[in-house]
Amino acid sequence: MNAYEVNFDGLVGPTHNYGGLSYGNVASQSNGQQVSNPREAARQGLAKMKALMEMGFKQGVFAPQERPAVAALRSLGFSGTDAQVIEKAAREALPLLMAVSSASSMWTANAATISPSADTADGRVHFTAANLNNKFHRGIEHPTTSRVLSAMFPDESCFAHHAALPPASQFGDEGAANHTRFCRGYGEAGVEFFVFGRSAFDSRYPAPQRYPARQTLEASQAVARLHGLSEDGVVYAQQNPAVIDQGVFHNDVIAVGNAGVLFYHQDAFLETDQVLAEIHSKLDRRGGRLQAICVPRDQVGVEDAVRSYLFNSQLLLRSDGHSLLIVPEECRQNPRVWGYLNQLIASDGPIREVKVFDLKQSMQNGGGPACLRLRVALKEHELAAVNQKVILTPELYTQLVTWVDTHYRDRLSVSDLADPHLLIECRTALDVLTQILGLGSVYPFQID
Ligand code: SUG
Repeated sequence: MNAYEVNFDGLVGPTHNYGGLSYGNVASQSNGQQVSNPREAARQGLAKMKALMEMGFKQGVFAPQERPAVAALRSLGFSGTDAQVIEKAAREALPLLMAVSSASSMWTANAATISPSADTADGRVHFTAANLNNKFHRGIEHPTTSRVLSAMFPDESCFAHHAALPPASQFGDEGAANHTRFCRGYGEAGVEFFVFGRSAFDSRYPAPQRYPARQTLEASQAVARLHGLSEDGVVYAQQNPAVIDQGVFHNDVIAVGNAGVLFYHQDAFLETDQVLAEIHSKLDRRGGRLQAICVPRDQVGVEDAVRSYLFNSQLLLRSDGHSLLIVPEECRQNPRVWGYLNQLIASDGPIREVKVFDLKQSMQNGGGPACLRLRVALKEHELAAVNQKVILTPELYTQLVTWVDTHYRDRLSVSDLADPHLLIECRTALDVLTQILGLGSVYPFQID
């Protein structure tokens, strides 16, 4: 039985900008107010998708959202025509306009948590949209995310969709960025590894002091319950609160895992030995073998990890059984990280190759290669049940590049967000994209 890991990358939306919106995300905070280039951002993302497709990996496309989200501004009391709503918000509440203009849905690792059918009680692939309720600009994503996911994975006999968890901080859920799956083969039962930043109801767990812990234990447990996962296929671990305070706002900024490999920083987790032993024994019972690669702090410090996004890499399983790491250009620029990577691939370990991509536009908002993709492990018949229009082909790639070049600006500053024409441009672009990707009525707007 064939099964695949398919990466669904977020197509960067037309309003990609630097709003400085994410407290605790060092790149977002330090690049706020810079001028962005949405066209280049989208092209950089598409270039990565194309490269993976050409390497023989299955690659999908995840559509962006309508921004600015005028409906969110209306829910906060702004009224009038769409143009008036935007103008008033720009005048009276610029931070709100900035928040509802973010193209943050591009980071699809935060769109949802996915459990493949081999792990779930009813034998379907389960999706829970992430509520992302730690940040207003991200908390408004999930209703559209749910509609887009249903349009991508429409067949109810194969796919089960769950709405986001209750919108309270106790159930803060950031999706697959804090979820890793180990397995022997993608079509076989695996071990799902949930990493949380704090417990909402149990004060015995430590918590960070400076920056927020976005994912709670209780949210992760709820997702595991909704998906019908069995206890022997789940491991929970607490992220080290000290690294959250150094800018590690998701687990995927300090660890990445896939199939039989876990690549992690020495300071990533609490109770690391215990956690690894549990993954080991549970995976062992499912016929797999864990190969854990620990990056020692004296070789790569947490600060280097955060700046270079070494762990926000994509760990891909090649057909020869070895792994490939997709890293951002910032890793090559950092001598300690680059030195470490060269040593890693020269060693006899499971990771044999590193490929570098320029994703600077996204990186400046704290989004690396791993943030930009949502992994879905699918069996052959499930892949056939996916809306085929969202699977990347050379033709779709060409069509999307043309679409980006037609509809995207090459410069966007905070003051440009006040321009009501930006909304019209975004709607026009999404209207065309709806046809290209066969998305039906996922966007509620009307083009006049
Ligand atoms: O939620 N940045 C995103 C980055 C998400 C990265 N995802 C993963 N690590 N999986 C965030 O902090 C910044 C937007 C701005 O400042 O304009 C932002 O939302």
